Amino acid sequence: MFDKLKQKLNEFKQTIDEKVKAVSGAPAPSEAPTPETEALKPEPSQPQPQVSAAATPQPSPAEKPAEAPAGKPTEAPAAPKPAGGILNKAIALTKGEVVLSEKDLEGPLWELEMALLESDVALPVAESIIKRVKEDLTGQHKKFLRSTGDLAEDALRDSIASILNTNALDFDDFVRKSNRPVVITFIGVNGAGKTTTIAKLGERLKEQGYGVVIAAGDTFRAGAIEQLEKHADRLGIKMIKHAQGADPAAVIYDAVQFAKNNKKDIVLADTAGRLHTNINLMEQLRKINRVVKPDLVIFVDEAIAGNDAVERAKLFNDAVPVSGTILTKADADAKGGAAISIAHITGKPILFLGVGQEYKDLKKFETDWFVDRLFER
Ligand SMILES: Nc1nc2c(ncn2[C@@H]2O[C@H](COP(=O)(O)OP(=O)(O)OP(=O)(O)O)[C@@H](O)[C@H]2O)c(=O)[nH]1
Ligand SMILES: [Mg+2]
Repeated sequence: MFDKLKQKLNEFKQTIDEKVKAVSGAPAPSEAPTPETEALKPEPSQPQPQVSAAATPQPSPAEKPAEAPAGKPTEAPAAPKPAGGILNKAIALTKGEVVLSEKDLEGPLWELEMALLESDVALPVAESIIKRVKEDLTGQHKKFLRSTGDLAEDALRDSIASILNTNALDFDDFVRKSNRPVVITFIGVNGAGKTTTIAKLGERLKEQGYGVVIAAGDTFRAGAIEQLEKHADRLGIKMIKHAQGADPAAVIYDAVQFAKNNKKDIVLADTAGRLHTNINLMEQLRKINRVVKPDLVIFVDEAIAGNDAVERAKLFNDAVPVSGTILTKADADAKGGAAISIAHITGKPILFLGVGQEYKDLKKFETDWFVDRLFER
């Protein structure tokens, strides 16, 4: 799963490791000789540094602890300012550290941006990841003791995790704490996996002991009501339906009333697949929102749809603000970028991944798990 993005991120780690070797003129960290032997080696194209060849140079002014006033305990020195220029590089090298400048990172970051774009990460999202990684890696004294590739990994992990953790929402917590009934609508394009996902979630919630009602809100597609009914029967879950062609808002409203009258906990409402560009059908979603005021609106799309899914997420979210996304078909060859991009574009979390066609094939999305998958060896 997510192999493409995983491969690209690991390539970036290696590139950064090689860059560090090039900048420092040192062999790989594991085989590095004592820093002193390599220290102060000027880069060929650069002017000679204004330092003596002493093995233990004085700290630069930026690194000198401020003089403590008498009577006051000495405070820890301020964190070193981002260093630039050959002098700082040279000093850092004597301490077994290396300083990467923006220029050093230009090439690797360009390659990373291309790699992210190829892995279905949308352009503004790739740019925001690059910006953060650059801030994390430039001008810092990085210890040779630790592989620089690992430092690059940390920077990437932080940047991806911060996007995925935006407005984090724990679905189970939300359901536990909300007023009854909790009304959840599922929206998305045709064939994305809405109906299947409702069945999977229905089973999950039923197993957790909740009373679940399903609303057959896809009154448009021939066979849609019967498809959902089969799932409901198999799972032993009550389904509320009207005839094909009926107003979906009325069906879902009836399901909510049924839940209220019968002390059910949760209403899962199906809707017809629709193109995000179809103004009338998007207006119908707004009507459903006005009539039933759902607690959660979940956008469902395919993890394999990549940038198309990102564009759709944006337009669905513009029409009816979504609370979170479920990405289906992650068991197929999903590149992984769509999850990051959709979270960024909607500003809302990924809640679950569909990982197969069985009821059990629903995985709660956890940022740490996802990021670990991207970097596992
Ligand atoms: N491999 C895989 N297939 C899935 C997954 N989720 C759904 N599917 C399949 O995708 C197809 C479409 O799923 P539906 O649930 O009918 O999709 P939908 O969004 O309700 O479609 P419409 O009602 O036509 O808009 C079905 O064949 C499902 O079995 C998943 O996580 N993995
Ligand atoms: Mg459906």
